Amino acid sequence: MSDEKLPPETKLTRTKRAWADKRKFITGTAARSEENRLPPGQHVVRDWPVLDLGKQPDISRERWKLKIAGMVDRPATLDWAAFMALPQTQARSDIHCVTSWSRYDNDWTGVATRDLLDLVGPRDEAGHLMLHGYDGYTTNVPLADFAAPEAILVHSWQGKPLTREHGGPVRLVIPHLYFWKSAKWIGGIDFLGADKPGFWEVNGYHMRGDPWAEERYS
Ligand SMILES: Nc1nc2c(c(=O)[nH]1)N[C@H]1C(S)=C(S)[C@@H](COP(=O)(O)O)O[C@H]1N2
Ligand SMILES: [Mo]
Repeated sequence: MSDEKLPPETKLTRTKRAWADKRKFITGTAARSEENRLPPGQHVVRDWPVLDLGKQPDISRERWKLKIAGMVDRPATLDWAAFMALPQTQARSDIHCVTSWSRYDNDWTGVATRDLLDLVGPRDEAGHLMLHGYDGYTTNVPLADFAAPEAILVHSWQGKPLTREHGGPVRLVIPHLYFWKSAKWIGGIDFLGADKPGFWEVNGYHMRGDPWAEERYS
């Protein structure tokens, strides 16, 4: 028998439906969605700022090497030729810097971190990584974040070789974390049994750095 009735319209149901229509209490900045790709507290820039410790090492492709060490089954040192012989991946992602600028739609070419992980075989004890730049910079990341499908060791941006100021010949890009985790002029990756802080992390910055959770500071 279809004698069903909707609950009677009351002041409460009207008010709450109006709240839902207005999205009252929703800031619109906290959650990622198709309509919102800007993490809380960020603003969009068009140019790509340069941020580093004031030292931009001049590393030619001929001289560049990436040493992968620590808790892996097959430690490796890759030169340019060995790096370029790995599967090449293209990916588009946004940059979110903890100083509050974000830059959308960067087109990267390089080696997906997953392909690098297949090469070296992380051991079960390896839960974190320390990334080393040729400028002496370090930053730590959880292995799970480094292994994300969108994380990539890049040599090109918008189809052109990555410039020295932005970390060429090769830098890391982990787009779902604040950009300080994306080491420029990358020369070393150490797989660690226990997390430890890198350069900015010693200076009050977060051990993980998820921009959607506003993990800016420790
Ligand atoms: N080797 C190295 N990598 C680094 C840094 C650095 O000083 N040295 N700075 C980090 C910070 S704080 C940011 S915001 C980004 C800046 O990258 P960009 O200069 O290409 O914008 O690189 C990160 N990676
Ligand atoms: Mo930064």
